Amino acid sequence: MRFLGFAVVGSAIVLGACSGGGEKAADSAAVTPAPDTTAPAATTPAPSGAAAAITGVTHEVKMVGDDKGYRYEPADITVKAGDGIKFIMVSGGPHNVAFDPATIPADVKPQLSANMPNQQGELSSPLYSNPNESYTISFANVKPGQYPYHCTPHLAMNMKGTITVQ
Ligand SMILES: [Cu+2]
Repeated sequence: MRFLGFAVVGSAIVLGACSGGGEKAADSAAVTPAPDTTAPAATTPAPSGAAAAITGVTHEVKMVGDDKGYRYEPADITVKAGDGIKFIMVSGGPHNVAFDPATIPADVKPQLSANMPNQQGELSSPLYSNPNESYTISFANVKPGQYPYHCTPHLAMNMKGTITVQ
């Protein structure tokens, strides 16, 4: 039962109307807050693409910190084109989800960035400390590859993993 994505059925229905392809997904923006509210524009380059909605499965990754250490469960995960990952705060926060910009290819960065709302730094999610808070990243239109990620507060404690997009 660990990472079956039942909790996301609601959002999958909302987003399911977007058929992908080359058209602009204007209608799917109904569930996505406008990204231009309080972004620190000085350090974050403007994403050149529009966010691409999840059209496939939303996987779940738990963010855990306890007496066994800090970790993502599962840390390494493989997703298909159009899938998303919902990172759920479980214990031991604050946690976040961050990609080292130096490890993300230049032709991947714009779409990945567009798919990460409310960034607190380049390719970094907000911090979460309360159980059941979550952060969902769509990998729709993100090119296939292996993308390492980490928790900024717990990087030194080896809280990291790898997302493989097929
Ligand atoms: Cu952490």
